[in-house]
Amino acid sequence: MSEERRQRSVDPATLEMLARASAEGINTVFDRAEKMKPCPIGAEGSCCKNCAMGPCRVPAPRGKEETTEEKKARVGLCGATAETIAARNFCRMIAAGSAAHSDHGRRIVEAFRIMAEGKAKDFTVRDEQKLLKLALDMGVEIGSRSNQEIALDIAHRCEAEFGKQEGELLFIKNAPLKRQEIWRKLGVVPRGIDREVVELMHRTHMGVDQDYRNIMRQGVRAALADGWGGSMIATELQDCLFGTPSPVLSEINLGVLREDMVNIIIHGHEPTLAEMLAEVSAEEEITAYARSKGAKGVNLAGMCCTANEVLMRHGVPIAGNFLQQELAIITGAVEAMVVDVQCIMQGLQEVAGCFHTRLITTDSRAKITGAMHIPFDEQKARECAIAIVKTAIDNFPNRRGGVHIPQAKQPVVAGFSHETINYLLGGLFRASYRPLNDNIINGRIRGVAGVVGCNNARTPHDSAHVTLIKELIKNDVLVLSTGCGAMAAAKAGLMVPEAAKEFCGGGLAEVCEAVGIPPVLHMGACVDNSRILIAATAMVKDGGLGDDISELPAAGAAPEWMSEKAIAIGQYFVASGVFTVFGATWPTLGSREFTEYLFRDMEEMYGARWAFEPDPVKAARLMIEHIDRRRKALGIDKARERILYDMAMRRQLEG
Ligand code: NFS
Repeated sequence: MSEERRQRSVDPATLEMLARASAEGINTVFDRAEKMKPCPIGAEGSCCKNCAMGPCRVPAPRGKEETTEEKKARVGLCGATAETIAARNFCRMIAAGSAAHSDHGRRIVEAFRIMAEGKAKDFTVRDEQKLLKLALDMGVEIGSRSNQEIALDIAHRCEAEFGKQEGELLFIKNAPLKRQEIWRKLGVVPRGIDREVVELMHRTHMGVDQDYRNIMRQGVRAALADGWGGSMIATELQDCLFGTPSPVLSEINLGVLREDMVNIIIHGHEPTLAEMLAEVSAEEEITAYARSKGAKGVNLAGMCCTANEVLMRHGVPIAGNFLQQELAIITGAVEAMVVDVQCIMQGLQEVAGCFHTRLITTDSRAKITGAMHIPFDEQKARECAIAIVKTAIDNFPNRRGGVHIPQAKQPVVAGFSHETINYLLGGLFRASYRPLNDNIINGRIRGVAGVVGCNNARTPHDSAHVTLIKELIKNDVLVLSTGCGAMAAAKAGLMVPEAAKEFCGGGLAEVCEAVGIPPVLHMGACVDNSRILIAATAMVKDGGLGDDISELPAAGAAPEWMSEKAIAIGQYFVASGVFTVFGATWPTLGSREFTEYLFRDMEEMYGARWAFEPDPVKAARLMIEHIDRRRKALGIDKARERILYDMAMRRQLEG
């Protein structure tokens, strides 16, 4: 193996499947990443293709300081500066990312409304408590009304959030008061979700907004419309509809696939169909049908953020994260890969063609040439799920080319919604974040970090996630994780309570052991980063750690990011007061001025800023230094002396 090959991943199952791929001459994203280098001009945000006079390329000079004359000459045909071009490109990423999360949210609202109207007979309200809480938050009358009636009003209010033209998004009120005031003062409170995305697309059109600060103001507004709008709506309604997650034990990695069963991989983002598949695939009738085709039953496994959704709520095992999607098929054991929207590589169809695997698209918004399409309809959810499962079962006898499933898999404890953390820490009758805040104040826990986001084939798979997270927990930083980052952590054995003893600093280990939680808490899919916003707000509200998210000893990171959604998420974290470090690559380096605006000036406005650091150990240092600065500002930097637990404290923690 060449040096470069060994650097492809730190995950043994991935390496095993890559070896099979190369033995069989099958191309994957890993091969393509080696063959095709990224365009350096596009990568730094210096290519403007927003009109047909271009694309105009305005790359920054490499390896030397730019003179004033050179800087002046670095403009597009219309005169757009490198600053404007970088800001436009960056903001268009935010627009696309916010649109993706929000359109996911919209589809969930639709499903929720159809359920409330009694038209989706296969779905119901699973979390009544959350429904009632939402009703209170949104000013929906409860009285003696049925869940359906209440749900219908909530659905209509949520639907209105997308098309609202004026005022403020309802969930903005979930943020700390001080944060809301900062947003109001800066004029970035989102009015309606769709409006902010559309306005951002307009303002970045040729010849409109040409002041990067002003472009960015709308960028922030659209990002906030994602985090405190579309994504938060998605999470809240999914919890009502499918249940709020609570701790659940499962397994992760390609080793969860079964040679003797029909394997169905559910891949993508929206949990509605996956929920139905989880139900149907375990039914006796389906198992009998699978037996009639020579299999022992149906094994459902997840991939990407759909995987996180059904893991969190049902303990459905996870086959892998983003960069493992093609590799799952290369096991030769996957009868069907069922996809909906987002993070689905077109290369899947090519790989599926080398085996018997059926690639099945299910959403009218996302079709793939060559794939089979079985449209999912919420009103006929069960029927659709059965049709898909039967298609997979019928495909079982067609296996060819040999089955090779890696052994590697790890146990994972997931299901840490905000509500669950609240109960675990505070106990059912006095749910609160008090013990967390107290342990931060007394220094056992140094701070909290959100480590989230994608895999990126330009950087060794899972490596930066795992290294960064290990560095943080070793330094007593509790990690909250979602998305592909959470899966990387789980595969590395960091999401079980026993990991506390092995990988954490003494203080964090003590707290994790007392409460019985892993040091890295799985909070769900990427839309569930809204749970991290809510958790951060709960910490502020519980007191003792300042009046705003920006005062918390907390930081965020996406060390292997690649999607536009990640930029939207990062921007709403920063605008919410969280210092956020990205790895892999940074898309605005073509303009020093604009980059400094993000990396330095934002701090004055939002109390938080962006940073870029591809080395995960250095990134962890930046986060820890930030956490220590916040501790100092709060006057709790002296409190990090070690205290041993006595029984009374232990009982208090265990609630
Ligand atoms: Ni989110 Fe990245 Fe995709 Fe999920 Fe994974 S790649 S931005 S983590 S699956 S959305």
